[in-house]
Amino acid sequence: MSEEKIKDLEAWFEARIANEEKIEPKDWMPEKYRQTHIRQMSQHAHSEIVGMLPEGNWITRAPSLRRKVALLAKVQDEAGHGLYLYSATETLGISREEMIEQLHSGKAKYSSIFNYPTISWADIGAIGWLVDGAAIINQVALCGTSFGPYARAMVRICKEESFHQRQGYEIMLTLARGSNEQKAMAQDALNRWWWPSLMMFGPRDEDSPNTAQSMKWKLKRKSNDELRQQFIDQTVPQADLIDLKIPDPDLKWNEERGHYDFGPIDWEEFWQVVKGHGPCNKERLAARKNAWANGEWVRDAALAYSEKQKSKELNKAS
Ligand code: BYC
Repeated sequence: MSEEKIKDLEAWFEARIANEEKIEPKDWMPEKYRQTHIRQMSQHAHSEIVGMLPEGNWITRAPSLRRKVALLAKVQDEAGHGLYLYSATETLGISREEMIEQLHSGKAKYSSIFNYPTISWADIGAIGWLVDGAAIINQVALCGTSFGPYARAMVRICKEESFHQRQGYEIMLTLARGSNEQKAMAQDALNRWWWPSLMMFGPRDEDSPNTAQSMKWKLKRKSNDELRQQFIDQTVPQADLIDLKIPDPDLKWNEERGHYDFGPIDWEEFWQVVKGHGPCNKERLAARKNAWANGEWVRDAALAYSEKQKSKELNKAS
């Protein structure tokens, strides 16, 4: 294609973005737009799938049948979210196998938050309340993203995430109203999950290499810092309501800004976790690689079955 033709296409594409039109898989798009979506959407899918592991750890130990049923349903939902997102990413021309390979080789990231351990039942409450709470704030913004399949997947995912957030908050509420030991367990979980939850939103805007372009393409509708602030403003009153203390001595309502001020985030810890040196990175990747290897016979059997069906259809037709 001539350079002039590409320039025309780019101008037409930018006009569609400015007009809030959704971009669909078969539409022309700049190669960088395609690649940046593959990067973010596949990492989002991996996060959903790896995110099943910390909570899966508590399914057999949930304290009641009711809690077990809710947790099972939640973890199944995460699998569904991963699958919608893998399918939506495949529409951009990458195969599921390539995405999985990128996860297993460490080329593709997944959310830093899932590299922390779940050591008590209260951690399941904290994940639902804080991690799903943070995920909703990020994903409500993504419902307005410019790529059609991603935006539509987000609408359904957000509905399910809001159930997840409530089940987590309700676990925390119950523990906070329970015995002294239960309340201490809830506070300890909040202490450990608060800062990693703030890190989920990604580096500060000034240290975020992808934000400027992603905002121009309306892949991102709000910046990392804007979403992080929104999460803090929304979550602090929820902690107050159940009488738990956010572990940040600098947290203070700022009348002038109309937002909470908060203390410094340990970005060194964040980058260590992102680079693979968090408490559970090795364990999480090993679990995913094992699951892939153990599932090989299922993939082979499904393929053999579909080939058999195809040849039956062909025989019928001839
Ligand atoms: N963890 O330029 P930036 C869930 C990377 S799961 C790891 O700001 P971007 C749930 C970033 O990828 C929901 N890496 O990037 C499931 C980039 O590296 P690359 C998960 C991070 O993309 C189970 C570099 O740092 N949600 O809800 O503009 C149970 C520079 O960052 C992180 C999503 O995936 C991180 N936290 O913005 C419970 C949302 N942050 O790729 C719950 C979709 C940054 O250039 N993703 N990095 O090598 C996004 O919204 C954006 O990708 C991010 C980062 C805001 C995360």
